Amino acid sequence: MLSQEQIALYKKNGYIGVEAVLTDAEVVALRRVTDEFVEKSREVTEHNDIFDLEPGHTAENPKVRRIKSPCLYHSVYDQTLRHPNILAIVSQLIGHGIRYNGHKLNMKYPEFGSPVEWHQDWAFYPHTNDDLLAVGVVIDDMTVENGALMLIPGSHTGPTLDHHQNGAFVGAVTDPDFTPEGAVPIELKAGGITIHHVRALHGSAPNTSQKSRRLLLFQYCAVDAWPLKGIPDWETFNDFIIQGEPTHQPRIVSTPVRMPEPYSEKKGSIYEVQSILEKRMFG
Ligand SMILES: O=C(O)CCC(=O)C(=O)O
Repeated sequence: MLSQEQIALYKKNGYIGVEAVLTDAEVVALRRVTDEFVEKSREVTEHNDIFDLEPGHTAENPKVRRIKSPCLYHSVYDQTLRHPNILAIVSQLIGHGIRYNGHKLNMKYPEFGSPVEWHQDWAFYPHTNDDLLAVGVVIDDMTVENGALMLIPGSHTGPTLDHHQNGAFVGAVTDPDFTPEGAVPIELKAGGITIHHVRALHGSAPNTSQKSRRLLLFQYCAVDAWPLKGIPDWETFNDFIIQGEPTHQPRIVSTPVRMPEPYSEKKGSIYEVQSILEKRMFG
């Protein structure tokens, strides 16, 4: 559970790092399963439903940038999505009723792991209220050198910045006046978690170290936050509830919204969507 000070910090800054949420054994299991996925990726030559690949991926030298929707493919990931320690913490921040709307495992290999350009998750999936957050489960010790997640404190209470280029959504901040001033890395030991608010500006640099950086990300929403892009159907929507009851009364709160439409011709993972960005902050 978070202390009152930690909750206040999250509310003020829009993010927090929490140490030792998972046991060492749980981290070892996540590493083992992730290594098995990387082994399987040797059979793959192009992005598919499971793997997003780094440029230069080969069977001899597999380079996976992301495992997409990992909880669909292994119970160890799914159990982590529903981990009681994580849910207890998330409940303190967005209430008891929790739905998830996405999960992914981002990997940065030693020396080249791809950056993620500055963005706000809110630009991808605006909802009727902003009680949404992402939890990052730290699988390898996360440091500045291996591409720690970086946040801009307080940005979750500011505007939603433009993520469009030439009229199309490109999944990264394109506002010409934007500079990541005051950005702070979250450095954490494996087994800790990062938490960031859905409107917080964040990104991460390439991995310049000899150590890998793997971060398992879960997106959690208050049950009464409904996506502005609509729901698939009642049953499917509610299948994503982890705790609490479905509601047909979305809570509506005024927030700065920009819809991610029209989408650019580049679809797929955030790396693919951001690949056509003309001005990159991380090179
Ligand atoms: O892996 C990272 O450092 C950033 C992850 C992120 O923001 C995303 O995938 O949307």
